[in-house]
Amino acid sequence: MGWSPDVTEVKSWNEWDTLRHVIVGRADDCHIPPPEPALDAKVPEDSDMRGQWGRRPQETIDRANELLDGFAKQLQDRGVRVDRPTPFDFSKPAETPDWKTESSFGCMPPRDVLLTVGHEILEATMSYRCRWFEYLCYRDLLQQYYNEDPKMRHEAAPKPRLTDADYHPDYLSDKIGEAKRLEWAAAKHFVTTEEEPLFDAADVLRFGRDLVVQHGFTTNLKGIDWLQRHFPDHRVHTVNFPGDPYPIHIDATFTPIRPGLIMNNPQRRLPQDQRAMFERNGWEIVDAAQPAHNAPPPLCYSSTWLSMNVLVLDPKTVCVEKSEVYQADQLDKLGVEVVPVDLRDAYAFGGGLHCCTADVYRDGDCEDYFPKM
Ligand code: DAV
Repeated sequence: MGWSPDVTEVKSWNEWDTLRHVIVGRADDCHIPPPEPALDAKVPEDSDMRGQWGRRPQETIDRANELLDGFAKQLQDRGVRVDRPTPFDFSKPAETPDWKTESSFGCMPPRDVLLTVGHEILEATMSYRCRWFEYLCYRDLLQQYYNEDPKMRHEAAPKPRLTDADYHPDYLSDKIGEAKRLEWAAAKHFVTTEEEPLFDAADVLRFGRDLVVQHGFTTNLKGIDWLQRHFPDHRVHTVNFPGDPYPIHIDATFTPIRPGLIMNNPQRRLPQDQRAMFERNGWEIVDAAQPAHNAPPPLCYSSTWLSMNVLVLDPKTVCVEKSEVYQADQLDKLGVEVVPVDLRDAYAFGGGLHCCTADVYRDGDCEDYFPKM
């Protein structure tokens, strides 16, 4: 049976099969959260965000929402079903018996929180205190899918304690310096400890029966082991990318476009020993094109490499941010139809085209793209 817009079904096994149903985030009420260990480690040392927090200016929220609504409409016009999250009051303090922080973050990047694997949508543990309750923004939708699709599995990973034991104290400084950060990243010394399983969904890429997971600031080895135990029929592969001084989320670093083709950030190359499984199975890893910008937009956590944070609509059609002309040109030369999407003024709210979406349904089944292990 093919997909029908009138029947809700959750299913997505990879990053490239034809997209039919997706969640697109919202910028409503988005906050710059107060300092906390894991977040501080990610905010670049020279960032304009250091030392300030609170609700983002309304005109920037309105502009980001205009772009996100436009992206949603563009997808709908192509026949994709689009759902949107329900924000809660992010200005309220987030508090558990272990800690309290003065605000939450927002719900622009559903990709960070929701991991769709086959018929399952899994809520990630997250690793920032300000994002502990973010899953609530998606509960209306997940409950609806659960009610409408008898095969849907709604799962949540164990909520982490996120006490100070989860964070390495030597990262609690804004004067570490890039050289030291790169040395630590290469040695896989990240801000999070191995106290308990931690992962963000955006550290995971889905390749059919293989999951590729980035070990970095937001995902630790216990989190990756948890994913392997949770998905026993999958092979889970741990990767890391030396060269990134602030390693969170794999989706501005390693971007599969179609079976056999991956773009890799040339400043964050996959180490040689980790390339073997791709090479043995005929996958080509190409350097991504340079970003079109020298700096991220104001008050943005992410690097300029959101240029490669693209959304694949099908193996021949990819959404690329409108101003990222070098990335568009590269994909065009690789034989892909590029759909330009205006989103740059929303980057500061949580990322690019891949970040601000989460798959609900793609065509295709669970295939083995790496038969030679
Ligand atoms: O390059 O700053 C951004 C990833 C967002 N999900 C970067 C990583």
